Amino acid sequence: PYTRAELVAKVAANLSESRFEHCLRVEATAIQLAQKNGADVERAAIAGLVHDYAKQLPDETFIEAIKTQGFDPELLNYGNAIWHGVVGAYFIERDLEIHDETILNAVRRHTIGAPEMTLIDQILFVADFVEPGRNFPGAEAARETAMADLAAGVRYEILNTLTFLIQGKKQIYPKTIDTYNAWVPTQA
Ligand code: DGI
Ligand code: FE
Ligand code: FE
Ligand code: FE
Repeated sequence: PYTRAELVAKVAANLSESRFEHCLRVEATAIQLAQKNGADVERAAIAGLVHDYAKQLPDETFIEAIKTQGFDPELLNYGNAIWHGVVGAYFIERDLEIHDETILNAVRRHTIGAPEMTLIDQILFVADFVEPGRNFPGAEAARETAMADLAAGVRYEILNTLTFLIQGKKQIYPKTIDTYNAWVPTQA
């Protein structure tokens, strides 16, 4: 496998400086959350470092991959926001030679979540939302919630994200709604 330094170089080469720095902060936040929650720190760190690797690939590259690599054609109705995680994992496996399904699944789920999320899935989902560069309204409350209780952080995030998407009249990817239904009302 590539060393951390090699992964850093590959991620940096594919992203703007600010997006790359976000990835470093997500890596650091994922390490903290993994330590707090007894998760695999190495896997959490790698997932954090690479999670947005595909974020700045052109739409055409995603469309080609969706059409030729067996992805759900429904994905074609969405855009980069959904593709960079769900389809981005394909490019991470191909280019960064990461074959660990625990890491790849966390990347696939990092934007939309899932009804069932592993500890690493939850850590990446939450670390992406609360890394110290995030300053949206409610970021500090999200941080405090997530640091006290990881699952509460997941619930806080999915509720906030859906509220924000609906307020902005954005289309909701059906799996984002599945995540909401599974996490928000049933687990107090
Ligand atoms: O890649 P990042 O900006 O670090 O963060 P992210 O991958 O968590 O989210 C990217 C964006 O995706 C964020 O603005 C919220 C948006 N998003 C999440 N679920 C959906 C969605 N956008 C649409 N249109 N539909 C969704 O279901
Ligand atoms: Fe992302
Ligand atoms: Fe996120
Ligand atoms: Fe991110």
